[in-house]
Amino acid sequence: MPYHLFKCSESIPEREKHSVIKGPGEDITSALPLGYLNTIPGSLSERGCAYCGAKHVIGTPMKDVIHMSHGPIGCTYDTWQTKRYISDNDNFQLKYTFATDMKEQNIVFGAEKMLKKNILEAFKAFPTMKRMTIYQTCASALIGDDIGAIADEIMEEMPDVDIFVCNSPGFGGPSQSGGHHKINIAWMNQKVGTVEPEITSDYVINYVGEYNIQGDQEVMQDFFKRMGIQILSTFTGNGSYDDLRGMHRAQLNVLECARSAEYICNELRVRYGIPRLDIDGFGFEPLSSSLRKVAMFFGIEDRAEAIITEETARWKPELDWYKARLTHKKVCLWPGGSKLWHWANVLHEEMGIDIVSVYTKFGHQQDMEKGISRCEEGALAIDDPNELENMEAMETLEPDIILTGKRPGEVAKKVRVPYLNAHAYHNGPWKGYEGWVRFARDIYNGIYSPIHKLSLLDISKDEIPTDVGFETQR
Ligand code: CFM
Repeated sequence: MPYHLFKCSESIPEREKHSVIKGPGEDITSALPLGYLNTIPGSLSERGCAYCGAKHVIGTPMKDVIHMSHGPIGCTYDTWQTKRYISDNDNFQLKYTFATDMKEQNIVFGAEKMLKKNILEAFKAFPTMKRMTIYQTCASALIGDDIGAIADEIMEEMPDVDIFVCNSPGFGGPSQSGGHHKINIAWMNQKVGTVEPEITSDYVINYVGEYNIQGDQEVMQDFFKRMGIQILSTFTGNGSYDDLRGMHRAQLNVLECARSAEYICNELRVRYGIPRLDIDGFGFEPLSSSLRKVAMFFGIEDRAEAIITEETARWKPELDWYKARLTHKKVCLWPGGSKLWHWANVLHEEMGIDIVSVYTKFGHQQDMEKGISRCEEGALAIDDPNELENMEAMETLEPDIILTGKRPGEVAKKVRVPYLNAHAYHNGPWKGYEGWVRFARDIYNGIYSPIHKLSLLDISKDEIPTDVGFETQR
C-alpha cells in the first residue's frame, strides 16, 4: 500500500509513489514503489552522480593505475578514510588521487594542453606506473575537451604506457548507476581483448562486481583458489589493469553486484559467449549455495563441499551466539543498490533480525522488487529517499540500528539512532563465513554500545549503564 510520509508529501505529492508499506498478504505486485527515475525537484536526494559511479565506485579500485580526473579539484576527493577498497599494491589507488584542477581560464580557453602536461607530470612523478585511467567531469565534458585524442597522442609518444578514458560526466544519468553502465561499456570497448592472458587451470573465471571493501574480494578469491579455479581478473576490487584487458578468455563470469556490473557480463556473453553466473558472498547459506553453483559449472562439487563443511563447523556457533542476542532487533536496511537484496532475508534468517525498512538510493526497479520480496510484512520500502522521509521513518519505526552510509548515518546519529556504515565499512571483511560473523559482531556492538544511552545534556556517571556486553575484539 502506498505510504504517506506526511512531512514530505505535504509539499511534494509526487513522492507518495516512492514509499510503500508491504501490507498483509502483499507481494511485489502491489508493494512496489516507483524507482530509478530522475530525482523529483524539491526532494533532497542523497544520490551520487554518474562521474562518481564510474570513477569512485568502479574505476578507482583498480590497484596499479594512476587515476586522473580531468576537472575541478572538488570532484576527485574520496580516499583512504572514505572509500575502503583496499589492495595488495600498497594501497596506491587509495593513497594518491590525481586531478587536473581546471580553473576558469581553462573553461574559457580549453584544457587539453593542460591535461597533456598533467599526464606527463604524473607519469614522471611515479615512473613505475605505466597505466592510467582518465575521467571526464561535467566541466571537461561541457567544453568538449577531446580526452581520447590526448590519450592517443601520449600512447604514441610513450609506447610503454596504456591509458583508458572514461567519458561519464556527472550529468550522464539520474544517479551513479548511469556511470556504472558507462564505464562497463567503455572498458569493454577500449580494453577487453587487448592482452592475451596466461591460462594455468582448467577452470577459469572472471570475478566481477566486487570492489574489495575492506578485503571482501580477497576472502572470496581465497575460496576460488582453494577450489583450484584460476581468477583471470577481478572487476575491479584489487584488480590489475592488464588482467582486466584479458577478461575475454574466461570460461565463466562470476558476478556479485549485478547492479553495478551486469553490463560487462552481458557484453562478454554476447561478444565472446562467456556465460554469467550470479552469486552472493554475504551470509552462510547464500555463500554456500554460490560456491556450489560455481563448482557445479566445472564439475568439482566435492571441492566446494569440503570448504562449506569446514567453514560452517568453524564459524556457525559464533554466528548463533550473536543471533541469540540480535533476534527481533529492528533494523532499517538503507544501502545504495544491490546490498538491499543481498542482505534483506539473510539478516533475518541467519541473525534473527527484523527488517522494518528497506531503501535504495539509486537501485533499479528489479533491485527493489528483489528487496521487497525478501522482506517481512510491514516493512517500509522507500526509493531515492530524502532527509525528511528518513527522519520520519526513524521516528515511526524506532529501529535499533540503521545500516547505511555517511549522509543518512550522520543524521541518524543526531537523533541518537545507532548507525553502522554499511558502505565503506572499516571492520570488515564482511564476506565469507568469518566475515559474516564479523558483520554480526559489528551490528551487535552498534546496538549494545552504551554510548547511545547517554544524553549530551544530562551525562551523569550513575546513569551510564554497566550491564551491557560490548565486544571489543575478535
Ligand atoms: Fe554494488 Fe557496491 Fe552496492 Fe554499488 Fe555503492 Fe558500494 Fe553500495 Mo556504497 S557497487 S550497488 S554504487 S554493492 S559504493 S561496493 S556500498 S552504494 S549497495
